[in-house]
Amino acid sequence: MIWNERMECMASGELKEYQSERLKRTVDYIYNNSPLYKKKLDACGVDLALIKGIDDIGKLPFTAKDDIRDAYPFGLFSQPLENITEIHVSSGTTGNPTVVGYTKEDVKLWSEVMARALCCAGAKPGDMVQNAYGYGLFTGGLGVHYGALEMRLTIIPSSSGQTKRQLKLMSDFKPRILTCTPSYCLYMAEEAREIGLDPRKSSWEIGVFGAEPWSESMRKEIESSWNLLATDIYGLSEIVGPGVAQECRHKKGLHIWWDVFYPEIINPKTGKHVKEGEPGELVITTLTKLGMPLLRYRTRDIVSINYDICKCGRTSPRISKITGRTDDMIIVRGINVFPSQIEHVLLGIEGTKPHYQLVVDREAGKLDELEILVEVEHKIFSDEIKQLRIFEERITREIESVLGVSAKVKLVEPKTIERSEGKAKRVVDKRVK
Ligand code: DLL
Repeated sequence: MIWNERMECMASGELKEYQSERLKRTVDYIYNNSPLYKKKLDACGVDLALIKGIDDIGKLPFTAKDDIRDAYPFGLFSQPLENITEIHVSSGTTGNPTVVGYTKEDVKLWSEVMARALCCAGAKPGDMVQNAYGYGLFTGGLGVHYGALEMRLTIIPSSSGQTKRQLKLMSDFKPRILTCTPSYCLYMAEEAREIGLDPRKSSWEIGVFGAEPWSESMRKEIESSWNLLATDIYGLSEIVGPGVAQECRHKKGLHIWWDVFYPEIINPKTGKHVKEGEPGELVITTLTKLGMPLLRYRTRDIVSINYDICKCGRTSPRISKITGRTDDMIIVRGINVFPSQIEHVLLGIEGTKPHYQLVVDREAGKLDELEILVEVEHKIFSDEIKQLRIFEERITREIESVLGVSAKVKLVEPKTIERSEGKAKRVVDKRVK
């Protein structure tokens, strides 16, 4: 089943007219409603009269994550605060997190694209969905919730965590769809086996997994553990959270809803478009958003794009699974973590040095483990063991409260962490890709 057959299967010629019309309207709207964007467009000297259609998109300037952070908290909103019905926040590199605001109409759009995504994964009206993405400032829980409401699915808003309870809900209520991060899904399989439940006999037939990178081998592991179809969902808070792109049952790339989120793939160094099929940074322009519309937003996610029509009948292009990022952000248990956040904490604690390393690992079927090696001054090591422990606990607490994810802090002596002449190696990611 296709949720919005008209838009999802539209011939590219007709769709181009929509995209062109919507782009012109968005540029005009942004120029007149966002003082910051007006300044930016004026400074770039863009003649808006030259934006006649979607093919002119390259004449517009890019928007970077820093543009949102610099406008903290609400400076990039194109609507007065009273028209913003929902605010979401994701972590930032240093002080300021990324704040996004959606109007009622934007939430309606989010519901529509999430309904398209759930349908694309194979959900049908009447299905029950266990939504184990976190509800809150993270967009995962609410995004799936809105889409499931739009589709009239029965929602179990179980949110993330409390694994034994998740398993009981699944066994007793028998939902057909599971939505959560892929790593949490694998973790649940292990917990299930531990309590004597055979995951292969679960009621889940379809999984909608995203918010973090996951490999084809992880897909195989999930599918064989739970005996379900594991599909990939992509999104980011700056655009709408989950629901920007979604795999269909053919699992040959994620359909991106380009009537509303126009994709371009660029070389991150030159800013120029790459050839079709070549990997590059995904750039998205929102074509209908009102609260915080974005022009040519640089997602920092590396993908390639395929414009061939899919066997499922949808004409929207497909992006590949995310193969990496252009920045140093890592995703631990679905939470975005920037090494510089740790640096910021360490610089504020006397006795530590800004030499640190994050080691991320994941044992088969378990959740990500984050260990942080922190160099401390000699004198700290000469203190009593008890003092050392107190110091370690303090750093752990401060880091956890900034990152929003638990981490094991290990204090090490000066010069333990390898020095580099170039870019410091802040992250050792041992997870199998
Ligand atoms: O992670 C939204 C989301 C929620 C997507 C639930 C899918 C499911 P943010 O917290 O703003 O939003 O993080 C966005 O997460 O730029 C990617 O780097 C990464 N990401 C999201 N989905 C995927 C995916 C949500 N399917 C950032 N594969 C993005 C790989 C993903 N990375």
